[in-house]
Amino acid sequence: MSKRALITGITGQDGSYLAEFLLGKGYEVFGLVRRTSTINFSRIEHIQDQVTLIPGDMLDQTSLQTALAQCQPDEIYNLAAQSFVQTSWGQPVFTGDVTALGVTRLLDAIRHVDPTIRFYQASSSEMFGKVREVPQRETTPFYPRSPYGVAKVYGHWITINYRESYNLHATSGILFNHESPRRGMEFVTRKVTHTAARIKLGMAKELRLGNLDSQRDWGFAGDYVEAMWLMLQQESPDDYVVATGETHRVEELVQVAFDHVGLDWHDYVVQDPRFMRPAEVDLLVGDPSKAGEQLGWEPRVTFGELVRMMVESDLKLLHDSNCD
Ligand code: NAP
Ligand code: G4F
Repeated sequence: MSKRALITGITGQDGSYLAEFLLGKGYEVFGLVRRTSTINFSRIEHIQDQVTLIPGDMLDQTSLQTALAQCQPDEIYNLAAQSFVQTSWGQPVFTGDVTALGVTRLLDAIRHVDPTIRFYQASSSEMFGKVREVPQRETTPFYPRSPYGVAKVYGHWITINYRESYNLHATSGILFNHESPRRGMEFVTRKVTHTAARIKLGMAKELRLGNLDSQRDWGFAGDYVEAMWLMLQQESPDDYVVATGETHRVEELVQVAFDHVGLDWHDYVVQDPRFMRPAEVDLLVGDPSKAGEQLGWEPRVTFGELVRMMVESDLKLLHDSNCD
């Protein structure tokens, strides 16, 4: 009998890659989707006939319990969140409700419907914030710098609390930034690659950015969903850092993207205070050695390959939409 997995956040970047990955492993895949006035399934439309979508919302306990009872999963991957850091200052209460309390709602639904379900929580390197140690590992203390980061710390600890209180197989994956051609346009990598492609095609004249000095450990989302799955295949639940171990400045990202289209970024990039944050996370770089040793996981796509892959994809997307 094939295993059954429920993915919350299946319409997001990671949800779409994870759904593909699990289908490839022979899973029966269910996805929780919230009601919106306009359907937003573009990232999963190519696999929509292979997955079962279940209505539900992380803000609504009843819908989560009904969803679990309906699909009876062996594994749940909780990827749903208000995931954009900048928005979390403008909507701090909403961010806490979805990204923090949503985790409790789901864990409690598991406890009542079937405590043998294995649970993955999408924790974040944003929890390290003003970093206490370089590189950051599973034991590094947290110092979140945004309402989003604070909400993720709550999600991480409630996962551990339910593991210890109710003996759930509940795991927290502390993932560093991971990107792809399916990344939302508001995140810096996609904003840069998409705008560089638009400038190259004569569709834009400038790229307005905030802080060019911050450093991130950027990997490829397609690599990172495999680590999520590996975590739930372990006999015991645990916490793992997933990262490349390399860090790059935003300016370097800009340079690689513009180099790839044969342009000098200095001619196009404008710094705009609107994109600066009330509190910044200056440097993130993870130590993925535990994931390497215990899960056998390692990243495949390098930083340069990732940025070029995203620029190429955006060039093609813009070209194809121009031809329509
Ligand atoms: P994403 O593209 O923003 O996707 C977020 C998903 O959550 C979407 O499917 C969204 O649905 C869903 N969602 C939001 N609010 C919901 C609600 N109230 N009820 C049900 N679903 C809701 O995020 P991502 O990059 O794939 O990241 C996946 C998870 O990993 C998130 O929890 C994120 O915080 C975490 N994470 C991401 C990274 C990274 O670098 N990507 C790193 C560490 C951790 P709609 O389509 O309806 O909006
Ligand atoms: O791409 P970002 O918005 O990602 P951020 O804030 O690191 O968060 C992402 O990664 C986290 C994991 O560490 C996830 F948990 C979270 O859900 C999300 O996926 O910003 C990256 C950096 C920041 O330092 C930001 O200040 O880029 C800087 N930046 C400079 N100009 C900009 C811009 N970021 C955005 N989004 N837009 C700009 O114009």
